Amino acid sequence: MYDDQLAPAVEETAAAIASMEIRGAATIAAGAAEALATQARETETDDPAAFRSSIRAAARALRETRPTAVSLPNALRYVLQRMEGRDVERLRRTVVDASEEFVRQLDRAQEDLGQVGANRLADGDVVMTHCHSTDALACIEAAVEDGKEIEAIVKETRPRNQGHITAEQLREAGVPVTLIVDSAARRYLDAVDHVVVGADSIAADGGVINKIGTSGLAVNARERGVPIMTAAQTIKLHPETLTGHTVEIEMRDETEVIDAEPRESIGEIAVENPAFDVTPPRYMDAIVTEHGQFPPESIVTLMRELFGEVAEEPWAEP
Ligand code: RI2
Repeated sequence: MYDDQLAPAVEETAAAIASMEIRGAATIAAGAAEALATQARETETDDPAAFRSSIRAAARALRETRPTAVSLPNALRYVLQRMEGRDVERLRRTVVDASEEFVRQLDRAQEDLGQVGANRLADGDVVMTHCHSTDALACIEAAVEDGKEIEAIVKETRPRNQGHITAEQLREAGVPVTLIVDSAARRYLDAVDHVVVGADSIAADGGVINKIGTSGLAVNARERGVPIMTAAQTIKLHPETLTGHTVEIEMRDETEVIDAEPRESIGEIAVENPAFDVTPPRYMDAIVTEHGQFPPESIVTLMRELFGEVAEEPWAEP
């Protein structure tokens, strides 16, 4: 493959992220890092500048797939910042090594935060979940592995019903599951001890950007006095929000909400499909990371420590 082309596997990964075949903030990050390693392996050139340019082009294609989950640019940043060397072989090695190290760290971080989240759950707890988050599931699964009896009320999470994936994985972990429609959540909160959700991005002010419906659930949980935690490894921290930027909320296709036929028979209407919403920090009890749990308002300290003040875009052409 020549230096100005994307490896077919990179194009496939980008398409799969856009269509949500590869989805979930952590899984997207791992997929993107692995795609950069593939690009590095398959770029055929002796020119270090051309090699760097090829890796940046792959990173740009991956970056453009979905706008909200910051784990994607954070993964690309991690790998690109470690690309170094005077010759192509050295450059290639550093990209592949950084990609592998990134994926290993993801797994480790999820395991560590799972234990922190599990410590917040008590034997006999009923948890409520929203969407499908591997970080949130890690907390529940670690609690079960610790010998705690946990039951789950799982919101189906329209429009893509990703709650079904959660229901299946919890069932496989031996957790009794009750599936409900999203609008039944408030009715069931009285029977819930803890709400556990994931995150696609965390803003510097502690705002939690997660699958649409999280903010309504959080407000209802607060009104009912039910604690709610966000399980989010630190690659979900959004460094650009340190300098006042807001997080772009992805608007997805209307066909996920309504089929063409009923839409036509209703007549002239607008349909909108925002994939995410923002839960203000005052409605979230804790953000659980691999570095421990934090009140949302204090997450900025960890963000500064890990990312500094400047969010670079190393995929841009110099
Ligand atoms: P993990 C998902 O977004 C959900 O909003 C979920 O809470 C979040 O990513 C985090 O997932 P989408 O990709 O990284 O399904 O915890 O739109 O697996």
